[in-house]
Amino acid sequence: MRIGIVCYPTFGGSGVLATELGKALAQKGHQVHFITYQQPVRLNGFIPNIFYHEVQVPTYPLFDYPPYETALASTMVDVIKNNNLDLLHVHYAIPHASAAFMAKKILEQEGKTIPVITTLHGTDITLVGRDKTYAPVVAFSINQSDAITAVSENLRDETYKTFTIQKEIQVIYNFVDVQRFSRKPIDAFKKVIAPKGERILMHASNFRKIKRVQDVVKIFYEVQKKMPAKLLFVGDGPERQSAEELARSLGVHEEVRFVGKQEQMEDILAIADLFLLTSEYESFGLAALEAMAAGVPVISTNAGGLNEINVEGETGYMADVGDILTMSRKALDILEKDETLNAFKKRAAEHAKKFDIANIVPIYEQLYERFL
Ligand code: GMT
Repeated sequence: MRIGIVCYPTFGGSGVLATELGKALAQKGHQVHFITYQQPVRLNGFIPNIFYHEVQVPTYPLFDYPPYETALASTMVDVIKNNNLDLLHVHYAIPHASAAFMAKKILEQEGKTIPVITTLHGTDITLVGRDKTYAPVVAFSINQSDAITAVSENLRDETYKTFTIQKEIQVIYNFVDVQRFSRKPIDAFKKVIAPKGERILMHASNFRKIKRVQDVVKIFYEVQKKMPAKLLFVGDGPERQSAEELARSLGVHEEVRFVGKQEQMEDILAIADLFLLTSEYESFGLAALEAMAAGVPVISTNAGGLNEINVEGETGYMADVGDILTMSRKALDILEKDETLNAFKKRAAEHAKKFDIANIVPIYEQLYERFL
């Protein structure tokens, strides 16, 4: 098949998922065309079946806001025509679904039918999408898609609650390449982070408000009172500074390390003992799944679709949003004894296999085949 993929190229979960999907499809022999405004972060190295088309947005003094959606739709038309694509798969509804609708209509006039599949990822529905300045266009363009998928049952239900959707929304979970994430820890790296063999707690995200990264610091503060521990923050974003300030004011900044945006998550996760995800909402929580695949148990909130991946008492524990005491108590329960920690690690890695790339990518392929 010749497949067009549209996504955000940045470190967000939807872009990561879309890029990993494209890479997996290319490995299976499909021709994959990425259409984005920048090289997607996980699209590194040369892969013969992958093509990359950059969306250029020309500026003009009149434009206070350069019309990205128009440029995107035009690029879609161009790429679909010149490469005779079979279908277009857009990730994150805003503005990808409406640009795809526009491209589809333009091509229809020229006698070319292009099926559009829209995958909803989370905040495109639950936060930004429901904002009334976007909602009518989001609802319309989702309904105009030939197929709609959501990354969890929670997100599917939220979408039906938020908009009047006339079509079936198929749930296709996030996935992870379990083999890639089953790495042995690099001892030298572990020694740099935890020279005295301290437990390593980790959080990875885009540090947006919704992630509540201050709660991560607060949980760590409680944990390190009881046992030697280090906290590793991966990623960057608007709330990073306030997390750093909180660590400083609680006097734990020496134990907290910010390593910024990282591509080799598998190497970093390999040294972690516990992953913290304190989000106010998470449609699925791809970062938690990657942690589990690396054999790292998860302490998370029970918001959104997190209970669809984190199994209480098996792969980790969950608590209400903001319930620092429960989350820190549960973190200590896992971390205190080697025996308990190892059992949690084993079960987390085992559970991640349910979401292995080999199980989920064929579901997308079956969906595509319906339109050929
Ligand atoms: O919040 C993020 O990390 C970015 C966001 C995105 O769309 O780029 O992630 C969402 O999509 C991921 C992949 O499907 C999900 O695993 C995340 O749970 C979801 N984030 C939220 O719902 C807040």
